[in-house]
Amino acid sequence: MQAQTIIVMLKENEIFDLIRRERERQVKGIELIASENFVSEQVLQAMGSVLTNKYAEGYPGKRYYGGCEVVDLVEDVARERLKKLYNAEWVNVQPHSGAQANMAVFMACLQAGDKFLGLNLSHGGHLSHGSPVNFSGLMFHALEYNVREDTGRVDYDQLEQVARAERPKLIIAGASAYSREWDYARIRRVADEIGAIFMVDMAHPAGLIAAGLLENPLKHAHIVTSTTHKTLRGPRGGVILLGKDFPNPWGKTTPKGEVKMMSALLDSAVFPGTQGGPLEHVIAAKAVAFGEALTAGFKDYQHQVQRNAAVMAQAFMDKGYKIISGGTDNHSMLVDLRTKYPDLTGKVAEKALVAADITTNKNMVPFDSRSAFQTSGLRFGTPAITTRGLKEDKMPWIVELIDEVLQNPESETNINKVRAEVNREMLQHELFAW
Ligand code: DSN
Repeated sequence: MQAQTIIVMLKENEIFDLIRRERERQVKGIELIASENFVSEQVLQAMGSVLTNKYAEGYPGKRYYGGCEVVDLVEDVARERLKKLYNAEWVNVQPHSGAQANMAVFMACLQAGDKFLGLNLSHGGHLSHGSPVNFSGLMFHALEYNVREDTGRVDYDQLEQVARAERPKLIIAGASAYSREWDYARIRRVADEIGAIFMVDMAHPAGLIAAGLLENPLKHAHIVTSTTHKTLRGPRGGVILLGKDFPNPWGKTTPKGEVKMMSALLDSAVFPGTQGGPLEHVIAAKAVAFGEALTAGFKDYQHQVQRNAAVMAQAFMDKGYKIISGGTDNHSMLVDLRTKYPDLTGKVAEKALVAADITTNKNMVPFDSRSAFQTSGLRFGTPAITTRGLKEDKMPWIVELIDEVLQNPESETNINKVRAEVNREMLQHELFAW
């Protein structure tokens, strides 16, 4: 059997060569994309296991296929560890991604055309929170709130105003490019006032929340969704959680007139509502990552992520860059390039940095004068470089290198010089150094 596996591996050169190339790219560069991270060997092993061979539509104990005894246990372990991590009452670990988790919540809580309220995408929100090109904006009536231009923080007054005027059925907190803590209690108050469901998408700060460094949204939200691969440092995937204060049963009735518990509605919305067979190999890897997240070492890691981000944001500001909201509470920051380099677009900046093996992404800043394809901003995050073992003493060095590139983004000589320095340092670090 083993010999057969080796023969198959030897035949497949093209893809394994590409995987080797990608590994090399990851090892030699500085990874600053705020939503990326490097997983442990055991998370990788679980993902690359024979569990990928198994069909398991349904849930543990209630499957549509035979032979699910083992994957039932795997999924149970994942669920129990996730509940423990966030003090949740109920969880679903099957969503293939954060967007799928969000889709299941829409399906469980809303009818097509219903109103909901989320953070404007160009102010840091997420595609699946109401973008007109996403299912959320196409099938439902999306309303939005912004951040304030003066503070760069969520405009809670505006959120309340829109909520009271429009009475959406669902209010979403959470973002892709927002570096501040949320006032979940305030949003819950207005949700209660208008009878809306309050959902938090904690995908970005999930790891910091698990470590107790940011507030646990389960204390305030009816429903919480997340990805598992950002600060949480697990495999690519999604999850849904319900907290202890959730009023069950929720008052939605089935066509047969039964009142269903929200947990049952969400389970059905994931499968069979929006997904087929779960990815049990990924669920196993999620379980491994949740186990890692329950350790003291994970807390230390998250402390370091947060410290690195604070030092990096300060280093940018010391060099004359504008950080939206003037700093960060979490792992990320949004740089408005216009203050220092008014003519430099995020698009050009991203390309020059990537050429120097510093990976980041262009991002719109709130009230941006440029389009989403050009942008005036760059988003940076510290989860991945922290997993590589970089501490706060390296953050000013990284900012210095970024500035060297951005001062002269067309100069190949300059970019080559920076790239050599990046490679020299990063080749000394493991991908997963914790
Ligand atoms: N919006 C992506 C990000 O934050 O990079 C995740 O969906």
